[in-house]
Amino acid sequence: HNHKSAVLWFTGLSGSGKSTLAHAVEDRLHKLGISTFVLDGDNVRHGLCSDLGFTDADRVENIRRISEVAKLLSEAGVITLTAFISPFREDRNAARKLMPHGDFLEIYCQCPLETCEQRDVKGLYKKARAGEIPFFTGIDSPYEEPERPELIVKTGENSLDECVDGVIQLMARRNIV
Ligand code: GGZ
Repeated sequence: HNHKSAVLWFTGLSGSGKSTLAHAVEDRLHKLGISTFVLDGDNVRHGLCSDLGFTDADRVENIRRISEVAKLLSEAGVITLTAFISPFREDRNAARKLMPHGDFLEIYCQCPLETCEQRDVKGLYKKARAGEIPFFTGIDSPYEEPERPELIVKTGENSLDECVDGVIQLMARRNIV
């Protein structure tokens, strides 16, 4: 199966479904015989970025390192999916500029803060509201919405399957799959 290299950059609030969606897209791509890698908090924040926390400066450095790794993986021919809040527009744009033109697809997992907070899968919003987690995105740390993402997926309204379809259709339009 022929495919171009690509970085699928998922961005959105904590609990907006970035990692779930990235892994579901990965499953679909595997069925097409495409090799992929998902970078997310589970495999990056415990290792490569274990020295970093959640101050603005640490998030900037987190995203910088992830961007460079995504570039290397995609140069190796692996479709790379990243699932980080990546709250700052400037950092996402810097990641975009690292990749060859057209290879970077910014996918905004748009989900209202209220929905993320109601779900509170890991109980982090409750802790943040109680003042136990400082600088929590959406509570006391900013999230800058993408201005021109390649795709917006409404993860609070649509099913996971519908969201995956949207991403695969985008990749098809771009002749990646
Ligand atoms: C936001 C935090 C924080 C703070 C811990 N703010 O739902 P999760 O748990 O799995 O996703 C969040 C994850 C965010 O890490 P990222 O590397 O994606 O952030 S960034 O792109 O901004 O560098 C959450 C958990 O880490 N978490 N503390 N203060 N999320």
